[in-house]
Amino acid sequence: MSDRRESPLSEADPESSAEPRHRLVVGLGVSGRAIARFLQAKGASFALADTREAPPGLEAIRAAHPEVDLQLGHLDALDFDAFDEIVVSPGIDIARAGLDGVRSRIVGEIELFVRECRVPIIAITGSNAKSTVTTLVGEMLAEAGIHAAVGGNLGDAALDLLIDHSNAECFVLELSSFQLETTRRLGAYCAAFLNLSPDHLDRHGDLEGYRAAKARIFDGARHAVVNAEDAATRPERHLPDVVTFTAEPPAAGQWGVVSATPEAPAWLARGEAHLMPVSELALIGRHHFANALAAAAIADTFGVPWSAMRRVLSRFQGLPHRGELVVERNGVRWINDSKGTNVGATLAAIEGLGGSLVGRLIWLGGGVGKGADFTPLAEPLGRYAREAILFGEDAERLQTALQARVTTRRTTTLAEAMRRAAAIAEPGDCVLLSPACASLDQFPNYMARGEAFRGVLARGEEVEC
Ligand code: UMA
Ligand code: ADP
Repeated sequence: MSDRRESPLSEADPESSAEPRHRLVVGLGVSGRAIARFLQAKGASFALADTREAPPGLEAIRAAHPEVDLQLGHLDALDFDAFDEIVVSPGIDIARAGLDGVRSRIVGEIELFVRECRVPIIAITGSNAKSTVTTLVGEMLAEAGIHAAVGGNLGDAALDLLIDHSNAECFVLELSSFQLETTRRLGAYCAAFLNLSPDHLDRHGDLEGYRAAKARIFDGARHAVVNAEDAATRPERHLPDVVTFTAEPPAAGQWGVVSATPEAPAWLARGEAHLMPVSELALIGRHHFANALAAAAIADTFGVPWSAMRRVLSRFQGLPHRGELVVERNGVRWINDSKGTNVGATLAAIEGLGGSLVGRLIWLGGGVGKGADFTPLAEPLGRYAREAILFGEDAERLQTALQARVTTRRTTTLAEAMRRAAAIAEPGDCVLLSPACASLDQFPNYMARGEAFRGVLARGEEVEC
């Protein structure tokens, strides 16, 4: 671990060091506000724009940058020739926002972060489990006494972290495909690509475009951590060190899961070394075995001792809305996995919980399906579910995809779905909210949907008729 403090910038593209004279910052959300704050702190010259006429938080940004030009609405009104660099927020679809013509001058927040950062970056991407693994890695580093600042696509924006944690020894960043597509060369100390399943195809065109955006995480990386069971996560180009994890028995050097016989208790392992029985993990569900192993593989590249990792894995119960056990009532467990917003996530949650079920699963799903193919859910639901209760915009599409394999029931709202679940649940059953859909038809976001689920249970409304 002698090299861990080396700057990722040591291998940076020399062109990236030429400081632009005037920039345009597009997007005034969390990321755009962090970009503006950062540029202001550097004394850089910039203008602001947002494609919306009234973006949320407008007054606060005007107050923070009273002297800065601010353009709202269509970007065509801007003279792009006035800007050497255009810094876009991740939510902006470059083509749809009319920015195609200026692509060569576009960068994102993470590119600015990389140019400025002087300590190692641990970067984590994937379709699912990013936030869980990122948080685990941050906890593991902290447990080992390393001052790590954690954020990016979760929590604080990367540039806010850079300003607020100037004495950090390392940054642990969750990165989305949107953030990676506007990063020229990340140069991470350790880059992890956890898994790939369809999501955000409206932005990336197809699965290959989405994968390619995520694979940018490996550009200039020293260590890579990838999923041995998902070939799409492998770097295409040679990297000095590629470590793999699997939920199967591991090969030499690999992180995996072993058990002497199918009935014997399973252990997390590295190669031949048995590390910890999975029963000691505080996270619920087999899908978290891979998450625990991925986090351990990443923390190991940074020299974190296994003893520190084990303490974290024994106490970390997970983030809210991700497989969270809300209550066990009358022998029925109610699990909030509102963050299961795509088919891949929900498949993992169903498979992860299914194997440990005493009774049957009662699945609550629906919302905005983002055009996804729901048929992969039919087989595991057929195996584990008593009933699939479907609500929201895409309930009918879900029913069509599932009804040949599992009993389905449609309701209008989540609360109604929960009442139906309470009516049919038997002791030993597990009611799982993992909707495989975005929440935006009926809730402001997945957190509000999870809070609604918790609220109904807290008030005991699920049993009211
Ligand atoms: N928008 C416009 N016009 C603009 C700017 C934004 O219409 O000029 C819209 C976007 O289409 C989008 C919304 O406003 O619907 C928010 O976009 P944004 O880029 O302003 O978002 P931020 O508030 O800056 O938050 C972004 C990430 N959001 C997205 O990528 C959509 C946040 O991840 C991230 O935490 C934050 O930067 C700090 O890094 C959220 C997210 O949903 C959690 N990420 C997606 C995911 O995890 O699947 C990728
Ligand atoms: P992300 O930040 O990538 O959205 P989270 O850690 O917030 O990831 O988890 C989101 C959802 O992904 C969880 O609610 C769960 O449904 C699903 N999930 C958790 N672990 C895995 C895994 N190993 N593979 C696929 N899906 C998973």
